[in-house]
Amino acid sequence: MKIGIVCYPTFGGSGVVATELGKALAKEGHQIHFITYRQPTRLDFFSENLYYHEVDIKSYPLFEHAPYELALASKMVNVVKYEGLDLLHVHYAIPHASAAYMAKQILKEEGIYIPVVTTLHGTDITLVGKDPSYEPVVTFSINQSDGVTAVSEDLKKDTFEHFDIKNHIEVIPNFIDLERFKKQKKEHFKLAICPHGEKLLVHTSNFRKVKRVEDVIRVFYQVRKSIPAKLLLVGDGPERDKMERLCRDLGTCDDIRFLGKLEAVEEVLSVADLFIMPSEKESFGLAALEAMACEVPILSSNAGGIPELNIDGVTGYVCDIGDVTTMTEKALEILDDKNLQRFKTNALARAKEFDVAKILPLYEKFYIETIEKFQSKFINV
Ligand code: GMT
Repeated sequence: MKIGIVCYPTFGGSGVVATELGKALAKEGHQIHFITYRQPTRLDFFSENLYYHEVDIKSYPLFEHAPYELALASKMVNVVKYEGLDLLHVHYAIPHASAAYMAKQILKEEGIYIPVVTTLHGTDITLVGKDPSYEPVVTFSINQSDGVTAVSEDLKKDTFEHFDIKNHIEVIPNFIDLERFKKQKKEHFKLAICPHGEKLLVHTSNFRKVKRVEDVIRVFYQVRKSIPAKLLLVGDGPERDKMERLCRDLGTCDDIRFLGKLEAVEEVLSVADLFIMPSEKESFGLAALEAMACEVPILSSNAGGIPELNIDGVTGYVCDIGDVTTMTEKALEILDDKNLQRFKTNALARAKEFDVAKILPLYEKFYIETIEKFQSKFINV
């Protein structure tokens, strides 16, 4: 198949999933055309089946905000037309699904019919999408998509609850490349960070409010009162300054390191004993899956789709959002030497269920079904 993939090319989970999906499809022999405003972060190599089309966002003194959606729709029109695409797959509803709708209508005028698959990733529904300033367009463009997928049962439920959706939503979870995300031998690294055999706790996120990084630091602060431990914080974002201040106020600076945005996160995960994800909202929790693939147990909140991934008492523990006291107790239970190895083994076993080799065929099947349904609609009209 010739597939156009539209996504945010930044560090966000939706962009990572879209890019990894495109790479995996290309390996299977599909021709993949990425349409984004910048080269996606994980697309920095050559492959005969991968193409990249940059959206040119032209500005003009009259525009306070350059009309990205129009530039994107125009680029989609050209790529579909000149590359002869079979399907457009847009990741994150805003504004990709509505831009795809516009491109589809323009192409229809020229006698070109292109089906659109929209994948809902999370905040496009739970946070931004349901805001009244976007809701009508999000509802319309989901209903106008020829196929819709969501990354968890919980996100599907949320979408039906908050929007008037007439379409079927197929759940296709996030996936993991177990070749890249696996425990590597990095003992020297562990020794440098934890010279006295301290337990190593890790959190990675974009440091937005919904990630509740403050809970990570407060849990760590309590854990450290009972056992020697260190904390690595990977990523960056709006909450970082506040979190650095909190570390200073709690007097924990010596045991916490902010690593910033790190591409090779699997190296850090390889030496971690516990991954903390206390999010307020989380449709799936790709960062937790990456940790599990590196044999790291998860201490998480029960937000969104996380409990579909992190099995309470098996791969880690699932606690109420903001319940730092219970989180601390559970962290200590996981980190106890008589339990830790069991949790690590279970985390890896669970991660294997989300192997890209298992999830990729679900997307391929969904594409074929969507194209067939789309074609029969036109034949029957
Ligand atoms: O987590 C983020 O803030 C980034 C966000 C995105 O859209 O880029 O991630 C969302 O999509 C990921 C991939 O499907 C999911 O694994 C994350 O759980 C989801 N984040 C939220 O729902 C907050």
